[in-house]
Amino acid sequence: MSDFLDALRERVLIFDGAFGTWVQAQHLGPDDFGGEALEGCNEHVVLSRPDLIARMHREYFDVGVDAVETATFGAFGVVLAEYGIQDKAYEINEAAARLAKGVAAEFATPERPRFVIGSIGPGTKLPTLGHIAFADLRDSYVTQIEGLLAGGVDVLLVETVQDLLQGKAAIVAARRAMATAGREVPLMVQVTVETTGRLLLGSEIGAALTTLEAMRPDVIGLNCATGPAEMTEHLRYLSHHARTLLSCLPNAGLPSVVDGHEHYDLTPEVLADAHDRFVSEFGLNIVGGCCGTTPAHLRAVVERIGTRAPVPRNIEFEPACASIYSPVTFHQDTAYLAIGERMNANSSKKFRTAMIDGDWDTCVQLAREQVKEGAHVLDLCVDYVGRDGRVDMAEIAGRVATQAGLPLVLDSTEPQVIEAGLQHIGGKAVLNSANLEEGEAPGKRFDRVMSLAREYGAAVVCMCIDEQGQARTADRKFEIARRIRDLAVDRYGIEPSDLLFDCNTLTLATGIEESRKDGVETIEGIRRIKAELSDVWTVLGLSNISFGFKPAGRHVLNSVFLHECREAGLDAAIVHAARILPMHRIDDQVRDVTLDLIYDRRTESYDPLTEFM
Ligand code: THG
Repeated sequence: MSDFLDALRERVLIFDGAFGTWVQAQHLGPDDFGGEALEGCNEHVVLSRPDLIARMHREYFDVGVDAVETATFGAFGVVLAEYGIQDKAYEINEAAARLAKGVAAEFATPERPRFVIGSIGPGTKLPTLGHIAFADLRDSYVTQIEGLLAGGVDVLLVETVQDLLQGKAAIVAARRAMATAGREVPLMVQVTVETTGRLLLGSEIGAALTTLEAMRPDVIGLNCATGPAEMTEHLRYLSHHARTLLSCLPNAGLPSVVDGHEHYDLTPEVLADAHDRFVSEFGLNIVGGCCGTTPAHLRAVVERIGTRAPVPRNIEFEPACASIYSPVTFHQDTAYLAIGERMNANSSKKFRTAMIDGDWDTCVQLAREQVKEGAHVLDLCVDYVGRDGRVDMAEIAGRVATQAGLPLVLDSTEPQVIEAGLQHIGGKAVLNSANLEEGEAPGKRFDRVMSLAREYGAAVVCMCIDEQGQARTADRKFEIARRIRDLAVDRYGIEPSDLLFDCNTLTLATGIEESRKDGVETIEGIRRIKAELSDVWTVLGLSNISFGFKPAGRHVLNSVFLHECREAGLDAAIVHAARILPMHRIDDQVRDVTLDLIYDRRTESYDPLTEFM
């Protein structure tokens, strides 16, 4: 276990204040930075003037803080490349961590350990806007974090997240680096909410929480951009909904420009007042400062907060996925979760044609139409024989994610196509789908999809399919669902509330004897899964039931079947939302025949299938 998490269970911890502001106040010359070419590269000061950085850490520990951050905010290849020293990333991080650990050791006592927090900033490139590929950004972070771990940091802190996709890249990197190092440390992530009330790229706090919590950090919090006052409502949200511990490192107020320099004028007293209130009202676990805060600010905070046990919170967890902008809860009060089906290269001619023509505007337009039609989430399937799905997915996922604004369901039979999508979307996605057709061995499809869900923090649609094929009876559907649930939870650490089980219905149009009961078995399968696995969701690719019928008949059958499935407890459906008719709009007699078809109520002189046609 970690001393840091043990300490957090007992009391509120206080972090240090700003690094950049402190360095700026030292009025350094070119030599301090290690030469003119490196002037302004704060991270390099760790190598050129380690004594200065040590003094800064000492000044913060002197006023009584529990933890200091390493001087590594921009110490990774993407940023260091601007100074031509990207090769020094590992060295700087290791040195910065070792340096801070040395100073911490001067202050630590058995009763009062002092911690070193590895700082990981956002850098200068936004993956959501295509400035950098997810994998390149991730790998750049891996090197930084390997250095931090080698230097002995106690905690990793991904801070000042402005683009959720960037935050995810850093967290994925942290997990990979910890696995390589064979050393696990607690992981914190902090987002930056601008005065607009959103992150730079437009994410609401709810989208940030849903997306980042799914990546299992130990602490979620806010830092930078504003002073404490502007953070209040976002902290209230986190306090009510986050299952993680909470942190808050505000700036010393909103900056103003004085003599060409950013100037912060929140006094130490006002910062201490704010933290006092946040700790008691919102149950924060970690407080500290960001830009403009000085040792004097932190002294005031230490004096005010003292040694306090964290205040317990009442948490209302809402299972959800998220677009980069907003969360969408899986539970819908008045409706089922409508997943738009129309961006499917197999099943929608319009989408397929646009995709093959590289007509991305039309793809985005199809997404937007579905938003208007009432979809809550959008399914995206680019699978099409003879094309590289990874390329199509990479082109379309990012565009739709930012321009349509709904969460995405990444629908593909190929795990690498799903991963290509994951590397382009900032929100929390749903993967479609996992099944046990190839069994549960490592490297097989089930393992690969579940591993992606865990690594990228996604929910998963699970098909009731195993080594023996598609489950056709309610019993088999239920047995497979239970097996998948247990594997997902026990082996992959996925939360049950991130699983959506698909009882995979097939068309009723063939009339062959063995498919006559498919509709009823699906309905019963849903009923059993909801009754016996109470913590998971159910979903259905609705339109499958009517493949082969004429369009008007399809709309009726889809609508009536959806109604019956919902009565049985169906939570979500992949649908063309505009084509779903309310039951009262369907003629009574037509509805009765449709129900007879679904429930296979035949007599010697009556076949609802013939009647329905
Ligand atoms: N379960 C899960 N995922 C799925 C399915 C499922 N993904 C794919 C599919 N089944 C669900 N998606 C669709 C999309 C479109 C249609 C049916 C299912 C469809 N389209 C019309 C047609 O083919 O006639 C429209 C054609 C057009 O617009 O050109 O029926 O079961 N987990």
